[in-house]
Amino acid sequence: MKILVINGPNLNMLGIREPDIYGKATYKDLVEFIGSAADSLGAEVDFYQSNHEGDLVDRIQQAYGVFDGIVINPAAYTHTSVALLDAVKSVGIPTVEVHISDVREREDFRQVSYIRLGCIGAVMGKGFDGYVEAIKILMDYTAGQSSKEDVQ
Ligand code: CA2
Repeated sequence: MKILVINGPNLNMLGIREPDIYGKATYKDLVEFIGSAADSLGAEVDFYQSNHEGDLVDRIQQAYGVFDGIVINPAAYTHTSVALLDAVKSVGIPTVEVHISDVREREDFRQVSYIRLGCIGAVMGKGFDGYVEAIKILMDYTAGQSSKEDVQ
């Protein structure tokens, strides 16, 4: 299974500020952590990070026909971007939304997620482990879909 892990704006700054919310580990640490967990699970992962909404839309579109699943932390664009929602809907690739922090316990403006409407699941407040949980959700979902196809 090929999974694209996408991170949105400012997540390249992980470990540099706000360690109380996002931890002390860096974006590079995050990539290494997910990469080694994915290896153990038998999933192939690729990574993309951008601070630009249009670039994130482009990357989602390019995933069409190439990746079987998307794990996305859209960061601030979670709460503002209909374009990212439309992008995941347009490619139809099973997608799981991830947040490092527990957005449910934070400001009112973080209670809205547009992309969630196009996702098969959402994981929040579990730190870096949330990305691994998202990969497992995608693997279980895909296994369930193919067993459905077997009986048809
Ligand atoms: O909890 C998450 O993963 C978020 O997606 C992170 C976003 C925030 O806008 C969402 O509401 C929740 C912010 C990412 C900013 O990352 C930083 C990294 C280092 C220092 C400061 C911010």
